[in-house]
Amino acid sequence: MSLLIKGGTVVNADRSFISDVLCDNGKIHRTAEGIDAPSGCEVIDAAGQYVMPGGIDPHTHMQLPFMGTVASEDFYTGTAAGLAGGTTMIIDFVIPNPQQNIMEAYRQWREWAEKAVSDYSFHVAITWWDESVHKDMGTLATRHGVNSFKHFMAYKGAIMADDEVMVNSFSRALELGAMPTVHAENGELVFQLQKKIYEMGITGPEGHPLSRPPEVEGEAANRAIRIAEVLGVPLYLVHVSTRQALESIVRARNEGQRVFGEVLAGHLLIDESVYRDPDPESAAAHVMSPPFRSKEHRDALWAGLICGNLQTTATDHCCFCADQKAAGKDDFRKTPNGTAGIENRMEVLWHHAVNTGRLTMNEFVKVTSTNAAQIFNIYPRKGSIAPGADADIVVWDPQASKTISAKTHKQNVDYNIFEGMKVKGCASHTISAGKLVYANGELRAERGAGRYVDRPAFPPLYDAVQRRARMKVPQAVKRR
Ligand code: DUC
Ligand code: ZN
Ligand code: ZN
Repeated sequence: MSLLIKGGTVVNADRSFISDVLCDNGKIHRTAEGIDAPSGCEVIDAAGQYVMPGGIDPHTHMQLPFMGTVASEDFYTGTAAGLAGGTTMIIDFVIPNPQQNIMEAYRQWREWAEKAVSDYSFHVAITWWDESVHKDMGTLATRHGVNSFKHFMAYKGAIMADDEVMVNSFSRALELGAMPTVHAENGELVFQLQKKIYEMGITGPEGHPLSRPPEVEGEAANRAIRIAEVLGVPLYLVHVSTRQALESIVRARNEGQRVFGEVLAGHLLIDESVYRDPDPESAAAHVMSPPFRSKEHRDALWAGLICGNLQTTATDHCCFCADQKAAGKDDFRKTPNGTAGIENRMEVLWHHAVNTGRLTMNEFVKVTSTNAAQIFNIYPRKGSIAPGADADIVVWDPQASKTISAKTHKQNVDYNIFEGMKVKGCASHTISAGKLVYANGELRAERGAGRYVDRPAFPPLYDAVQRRARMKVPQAVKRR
């Protein structure tokens, strides 16, 4: 089955060029000007449009069981909504309960994801530690294509990883050539601040950001970075939301440490005042962790993205409807944390980054797909328009405009944090594994068409890193 995208401008991370793109059997077969359509080939007219790698959202939580409920968006609806916005791959999270066998949790998530319409992969969270976890990390990295392990430094009493778990897991990741990742918030501080604020009589959503001030993230980010430094392992920080966390990343990078940062579209664009909305339902709808922040932090995040200290953009897509959010009506600590965004990430970024001159189109491609593909070792299969790559493509109409609304979005949630935002530049067509799955507002997604994507570990890099770590530890000891 072949498909020809005709007359567009290909935009890759490194360059743009006028070219047709011929896809065959799920792969990009050829890029050149003036390709004739083979017989029976479907043709998309991309004149005046950009042809870019489909977006990779490296941070989603489809149908996550969390805080006493389950996220409303499942792997079918969530990946379909992604296609409508030009995102053709997600990296979701397996999150075992403490003491739950890691492989059992992994198999459970694999089963849930079978209904996905686009390709997917999994980071696996390390929520506890013993010899079986050490062994299962090895099995996942060597036999199941998992090259990243996540650590929640928050959510005390639930999925929080303490320093002991992190040090053990980071060390194991180093042995395996895998990337540790962290949700950086000091879980003890959050726990105690939540209690204090609730006891002061602040019970509504306005208590949520008060219990998670920027320093709480800054402390955890810096701790994780320094742990990674001592062990000599690279580190990826998910949803960096504060100036403080970014400053720790920048300092470490300037010192030569391999540290990567992800920023959410919501953290770039939404102001903390949403938690003081007089409509408590709307305020609760924005409850996610880390919370939305003030302009000072948004400005710092934009600067980080522009200068390359933050490499990826994501959504933390984790949807809860109003009836689920109502669990926290009288106690903000019980509000399920999470907001949506997979359908809107690319268009809000294009509008606020490319249309404003903050990023070039090529940089847009970098931060929406290529960098994630490279950091998580699936490049150039993903994140590139080139012969041999997967035919995951978005055709982008820079002239199309729309107003984002929960009334019209395809996400399975009754609220949109970007409600009312007007954007110029949207996906007109999305191609997944060589098939046209979204065209001008209409989804043609096929349940179960998505494939699990193996992400191999990085042995050569890690050999070098390990050598450096071995040299470094004795030096550090000698200094003392
Ligand atoms: N933050 C959220 O808001 N939801 C899911 C998990 C997380 O860390
Ligand atoms: Zn998180
Ligand atoms: Zn998350």
